[in-house]
Amino acid sequence: MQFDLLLKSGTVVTETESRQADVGIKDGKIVAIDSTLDGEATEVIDVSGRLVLPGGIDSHVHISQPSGDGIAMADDFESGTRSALFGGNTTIMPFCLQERDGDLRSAINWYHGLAENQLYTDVAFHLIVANPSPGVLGQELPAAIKDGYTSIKVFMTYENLRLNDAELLATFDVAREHGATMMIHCENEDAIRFLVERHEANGDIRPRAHASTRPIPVEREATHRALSLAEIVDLPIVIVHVSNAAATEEIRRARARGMKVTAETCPQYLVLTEDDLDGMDWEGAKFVCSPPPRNTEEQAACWEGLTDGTFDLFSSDHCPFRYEGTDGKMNPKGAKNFRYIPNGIPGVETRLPILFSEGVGKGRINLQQFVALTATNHAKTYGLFPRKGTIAVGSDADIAIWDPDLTRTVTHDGLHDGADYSPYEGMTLTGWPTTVVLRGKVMVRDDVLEGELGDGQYLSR
Ligand code: DUC
Ligand code: ZN
Ligand code: ZN
Repeated sequence: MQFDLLLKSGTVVTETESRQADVGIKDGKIVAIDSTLDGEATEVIDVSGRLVLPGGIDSHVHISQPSGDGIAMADDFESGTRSALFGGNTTIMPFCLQERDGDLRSAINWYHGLAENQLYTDVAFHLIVANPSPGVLGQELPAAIKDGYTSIKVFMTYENLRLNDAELLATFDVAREHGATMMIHCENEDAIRFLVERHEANGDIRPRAHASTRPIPVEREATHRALSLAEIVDLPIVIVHVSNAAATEEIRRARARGMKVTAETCPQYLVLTEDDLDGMDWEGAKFVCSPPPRNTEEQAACWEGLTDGTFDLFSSDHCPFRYEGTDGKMNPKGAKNFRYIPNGIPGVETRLPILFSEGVGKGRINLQQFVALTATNHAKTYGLFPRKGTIAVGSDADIAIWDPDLTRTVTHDGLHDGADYSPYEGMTLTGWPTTVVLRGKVMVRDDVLEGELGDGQYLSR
């Protein structure tokens, strides 16, 4: 056979096996995998000594999301997908946000406009429903689900986003009826509000207070409530960005009752702690995200959840704001009071190297788990499998070539996002993707960008 691209002599890894094999690619698809492929090829890359992994799928990424009050996200689709690509990803899934006073369809159209010809990776969109009005639940949402926007996030926190229990139930019911996947941000807004007011009254307004006003019971209670409400309407759900043992335990218990629950955790809950929010000169703002990082015991619990299969998904929750400047973390109000620091941290480029180095490199998970947690399970959860998320004949040729022995120290200068810092600055990690192939096209070769803006595509589901 004539291949467009032949990857020779690598170790090909899927969620079920690792084996020495050649991978033949034609017309953007994987067309052959065998111990030796001898066909002609337009281009041959010798990948001996390298790992040939499915391109990462990061199913939890925020790009250009309206953030209110003069605040702007640090990444648009160009910088966000470029950063994702260098981090070994070939698909990301950002959120298309309905604003409280807006409708869903115009949010979808606006977001498509932002992404058009601005992609270095493929993307699919989740929706965020912020106002489940009768019109949204009765017409707009069913129509959007029918059009392939089949995953929807809802929030139990943030004044302008949160849904109350009645709204959660009504939205869950529509998701169940129309076969959509529901993702839930579990934190109790009323409890947070109570704690914020108490902290402010005590003059406790530094970034560290962000963590103290969102303690573990705030997340545990909301996780339990979300699971219970989903159980009442018989809806399988995804609990996103789980940060601690108690919330993880709620998920295990729900599964033991027979519920179908998918669970996600993120790098910040493995390698950051609330002490990071204590930095001098307000530097702690660089680590403000929700739920907040916890402590080393909770980190260990999240690792255990990854090891024992409680967590299906490992995502970045990339939600980048610049530290300096008036539209990011140090906006005029945020520089004086933690409650105005925008919530979220960058991480789409460091997600995979962190899990590889700290997880595979330190023997906590194996390569099969790594692939499942970072690619295959995302594709399966969100309706992209087997087109995406695996290395198999017939799948898109989305492949990251990894050097498992390459050691680098994270510096923001070496990353490709639009923020001005990395929360992981100074971490030394072993194992990095060096070449990334998107639908058969070499996009990054030996750390150099070869792909062009617009090579990425919107994935309808
Ligand atoms: N939730 C997220 O999922 N991302 C960033 C901020 C938030 O609260
Ligand atoms: Zn969230
Ligand atoms: Zn998020």
